[in-house]
Amino acid sequence: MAILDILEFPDPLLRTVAKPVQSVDEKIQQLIDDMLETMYAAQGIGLAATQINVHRQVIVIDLSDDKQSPLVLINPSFRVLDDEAFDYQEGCLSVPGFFEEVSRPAHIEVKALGRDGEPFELIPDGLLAVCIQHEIDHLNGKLFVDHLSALKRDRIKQKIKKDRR
Ligand code: GNR
Ligand code: NI
Repeated sequence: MAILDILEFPDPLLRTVAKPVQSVDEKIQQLIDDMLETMYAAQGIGLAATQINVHRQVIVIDLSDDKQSPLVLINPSFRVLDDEAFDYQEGCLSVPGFFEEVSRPAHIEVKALGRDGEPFELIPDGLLAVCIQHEIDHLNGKLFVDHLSALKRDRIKQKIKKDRR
């Protein structure tokens, strides 16, 4: 296994749109294992392959306290089930140190393939629904800061650039 580097905003590579996985083979399972190790090491609750500069539709999530309950989503899609919104203070390993409230659909139905390549469906709510939408955004080259005003987003960009100097 390996801990991989995580791209940080405003790296343009984070804007790459991920391609679907064609077959869930040993190479993809190795990628999943590396992503889980990277996510746990960074103390994140989710990670999209985009963040480690691999542009395939692979997501790992673990919301559990003991970090023993990984959820793997390959080629995920979702549909919104009703018009209720859920607001949550989001953070991102690719935007370290910044937390801002984002409003997203509260209830969604998710379809994906698991680590074994088998399709499954899930109707998450609360933080899991937030996290899945946050990670699918990454696969589409989107970040949570894109849900904020341009003013807030530019302030974050300037602070990050200043801190790196
Ligand atoms: O670790 C993470 N925490 C988090 C908190 C609120 C909403 C979304 C997240 S996901 C984030 C890890 C990450 O950047 N995944 O892409
Ligand atoms: Ni993120």
